[in-house]
Amino acid sequence: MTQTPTDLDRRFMAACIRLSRRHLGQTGTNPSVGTLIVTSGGHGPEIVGRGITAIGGRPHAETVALAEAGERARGATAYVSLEPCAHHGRTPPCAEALVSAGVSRVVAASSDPDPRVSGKGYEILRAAGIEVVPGVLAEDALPVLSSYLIRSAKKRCQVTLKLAVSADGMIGRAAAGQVPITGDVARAQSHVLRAEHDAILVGIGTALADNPELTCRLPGLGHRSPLRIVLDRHARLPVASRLVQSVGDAPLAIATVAPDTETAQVLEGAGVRLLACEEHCGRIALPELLDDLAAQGISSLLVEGGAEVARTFLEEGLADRIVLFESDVVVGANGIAAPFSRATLPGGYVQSGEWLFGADRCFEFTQES
Ligand code: AOF
Ligand code: ZN
Repeated sequence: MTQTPTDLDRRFMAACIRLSRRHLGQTGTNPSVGTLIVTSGGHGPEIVGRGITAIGGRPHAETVALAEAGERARGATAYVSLEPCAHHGRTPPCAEALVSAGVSRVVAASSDPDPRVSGKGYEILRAAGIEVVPGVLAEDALPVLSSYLIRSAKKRCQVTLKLAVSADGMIGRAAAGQVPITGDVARAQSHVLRAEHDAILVGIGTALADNPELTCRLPGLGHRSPLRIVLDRHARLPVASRLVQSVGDAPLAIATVAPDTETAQVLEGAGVRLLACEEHCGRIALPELLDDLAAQGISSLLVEGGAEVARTFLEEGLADRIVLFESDVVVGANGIAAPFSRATLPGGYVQSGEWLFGADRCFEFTQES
């Protein structure tokens, strides 16, 4: 019984991981997992079932894929981006479902740190005589699973810091509202980032200066706007702001130490959620906020500004990932200096990606674990 993946295994696993990405930011406390059921008929391999963890977190990917495959799952290979679960939730364990469906091989990318699963999923499969090939393209599955893995390990949500920096090292211009730094392609890409996160956060300074909406405005993906959060210690966000006015399109919360003030109550009346926070050295205590968000089912947080907020997350060692866009635009006079650049990133980050979006360059850095 071989446990070595074939080239074909790697190809289908790559497809399985790409599929799993589709529900990123939509599955709450559950990771977005992918499953492909593949038969090897006379005409070569055929995908007979595909599944992604459903929006909201259930049913699991395997359940969806096995339902599509039906009887054709018998003798097939199942590709899963995460070890199949071994616990009884609202549905029986996926490992048992794979056994009952009669698959003969399971090829998996990442193992599952959930103590109810960890290793037990593979055990159930092996005990039933199924060949298990774990760890296939595990590195490639990480970007999709990282928020789940970080939340499991650190009990807080994963933080991605996004920054767009001009050629002269600026992120905007004082008292000028939103200044375009990147072009259309990069901006669309940053909306993809929004769609893939559970929540997005800015400081009140940015909220007042830029009057942003922070929704995902890609055609057809408006429903994927994340929970919008403003760090607003004194509940100063105006009801007339775009953020509050668009509360019907996407949820909005303010993280505040003044939830009982009149202004906070007015915001709550307008449909804004109040997140009562602790204060630390005149600032909202971020580690506690991230813990609370994780406890509320938020696994991934995109921090979009401004400079001060980005600097604080970085200084407190709370940025797991940095996405840095660099443009050729020159901001010039009254520019607001970027809190960091590629050259001044603190130690502990390794470059994990590099892209060209239109004329803009994009670099991704991930904290070394
Ligand atoms: C799978 N396939 O698609 C996912 C899995 O609350 P429950 O019952 O949905 O269980 C949540 C756990 O299920 C989660 O912590 C992780 O261990 C696993 N997620 N497992 O077999 C899936 N999303
Ligand atoms: Zn499952």
